[in-house]
Amino acid sequence: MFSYQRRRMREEQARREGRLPPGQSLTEKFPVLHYGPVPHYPDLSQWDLRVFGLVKEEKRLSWEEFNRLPRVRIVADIHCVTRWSKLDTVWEGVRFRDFIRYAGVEPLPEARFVMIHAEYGYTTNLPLDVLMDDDVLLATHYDGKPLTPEHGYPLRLVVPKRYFWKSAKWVRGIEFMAEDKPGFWEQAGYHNEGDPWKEQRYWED
Ligand SMILES: Nc1nc2c(c(=O)[nH]1)N[C@H]1C(S)=C(S)[C@@H](COP(=O)(O)O)O[C@H]1N2
Ligand SMILES: [Mo]
Repeated sequence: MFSYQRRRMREEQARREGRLPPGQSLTEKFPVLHYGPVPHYPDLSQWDLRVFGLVKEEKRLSWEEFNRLPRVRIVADIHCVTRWSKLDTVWEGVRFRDFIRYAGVEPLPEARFVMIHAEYGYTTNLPLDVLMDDDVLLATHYDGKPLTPEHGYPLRLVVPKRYFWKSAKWVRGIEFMAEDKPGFWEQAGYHNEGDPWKEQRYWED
């Protein structure tokens, strides 16, 4: 069978099983999408992850400290607003909620929203309760291997229940906030919530 026929068959099956959100088609590739350049880290001694805003105590974790946190592996379907979906993607890293717990991050009671900060000023906003879900990961590995530079090495967010622009690559900061605030694509007209099952693509929808 040709690979395009196999893709079509899998797409039909995914649709029947209710795994393809409206307006999405299946890809077997792993497209690379982002705004701006790809950062490179010849060595991670300069890398840190900053936790700030409405927390009891601000923190900076080194790469070594981050890698001492408890790790999990998740299998998830991902959906990009540009209309591709990819099923059964395998990620490893630290659950966001385990990160909070084991890195000793104490959000203040009024902290209900989070801004994720990535390299070169990319940001994306999410409600704290969405990030505390089981399947939300600060991922270091894809498909058993460290992330490639284009896919977010050394650390990216993975939020499978939202369109993939919320899954920031090259994460460097986590800011806790009382009020919601639009991130990079959200300011540019993308939907604030971005639930693929509700087809929340753009605000004007
Ligand atoms: N730092 C950063 N993260 C980003 C982006 C970006 O421009 N910068 N683009 C987002 C978008 S729009 C998508 S669809 C996904 C793509 O992830 P991938 O390249 O691993 O498929 O990354 C998201 N994360
Ligand atoms: Mo995207």
